Amino acid sequence: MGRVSEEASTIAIMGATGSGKTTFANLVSGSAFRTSNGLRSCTDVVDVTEPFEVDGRRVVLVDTPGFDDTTKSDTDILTLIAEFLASSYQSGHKLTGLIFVHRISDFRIGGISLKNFRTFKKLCGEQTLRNVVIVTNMWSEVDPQLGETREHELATQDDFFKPALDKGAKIMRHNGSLESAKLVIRYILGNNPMALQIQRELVDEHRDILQTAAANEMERELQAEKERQRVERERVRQEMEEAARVREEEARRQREDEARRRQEELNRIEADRRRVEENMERERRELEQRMWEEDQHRKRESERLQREFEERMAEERRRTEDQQRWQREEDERLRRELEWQRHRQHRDHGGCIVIQ
Ligand SMILES: Nc1nc2c(ncn2[C@@H]2O[C@H](COP(=O)(O)OP(=O)(O)O)[C@@H](O)[C@H]2O)c(=O)[nH]1
Ligand SMILES: [Mg+2]
Repeated sequence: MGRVSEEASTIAIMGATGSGKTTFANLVSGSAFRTSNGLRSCTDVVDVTEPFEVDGRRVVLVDTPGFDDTTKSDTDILTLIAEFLASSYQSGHKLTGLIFVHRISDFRIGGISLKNFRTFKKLCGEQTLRNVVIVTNMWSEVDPQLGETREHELATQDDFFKPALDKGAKIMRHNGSLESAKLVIRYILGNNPMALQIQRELVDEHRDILQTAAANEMERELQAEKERQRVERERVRQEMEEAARVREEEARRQREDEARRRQEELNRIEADRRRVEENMERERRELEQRMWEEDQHRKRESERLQREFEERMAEERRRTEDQQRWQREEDERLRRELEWQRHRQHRDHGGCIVIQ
């Protein structure tokens, strides 16, 4: 941590990690602090540039890490910045101004940058906001029309920079050139140096860092983030429960379908079995009926044959009896004829006839 020069105007640069704070400080001061690739933070200490001149005025810039540092907690970063600010204020130095850097190219207009800005605002305090310049950079990374729309939104919506602008903060574009960076510095050099709220809280009111408005804001953000995460977890849990319920419902429906299919199959098999049994029963009855009818037919036939036989026998008997009767009558007739012939012979010949 460097020391703030006695005679120089001091300007602090704040903003989200990767917003371009160090690049801005290097550009305008000729320093060579390490810049990041935008993903990992490089400034995890408060860096003070060597004094440099703008329009004959000596200036030092204070480069700070973002509150969203990738290697330190938000409270650690606040402590780092607060300690620097408290110690320079104790030595009698007030900041001439503060620069809050915001990338106009950010896909999401709010996000991390606004979270940083809310803490930044509490760190400054409302009265000091008039010494603040919000610098939008990375204009080359965005379509100019889209950039302007975003800038307008940022400047006019209560969720974004409007409340700070209403209290005297200024919004300026930085196109990456030294000239545009110097314009920002020049503008700030017109300010009256003022103590920040956090400096008054820590030094004048002897508050602990955790009791400062900035720390409270950070805590509020943390709780809000926790709440958002809790709500998100709850939403995910409910979605998972809902998905599980849908899966369970689907499985139950499949089980019911399967059970119904099996029951239908059983019913079909049972109906087939009944049909086969009925067919067999019918065939059995038909067979019995046919056998009975054939039996009856055989009986009738045999009775008929028996009758015919008996009739033929009776006929035969009758014929035999008729034959015998006729034979007897014939015999009788012959005997009588013979007797008659004998009698006639005897009468004619005087002989006697012996009838045997
Ligand atoms: N296109 C463009 N890139 C920039 C600008 N300022 C910074 N960068 C890039 O953004 C990245 C982060 O910059 P850095 O100064 O380390 O951000 P810091 O974390 O806020 O200090 C680096 O890759 C820089 O080269 C700018 O105005 N325009
Ligand atoms: Mg940096």
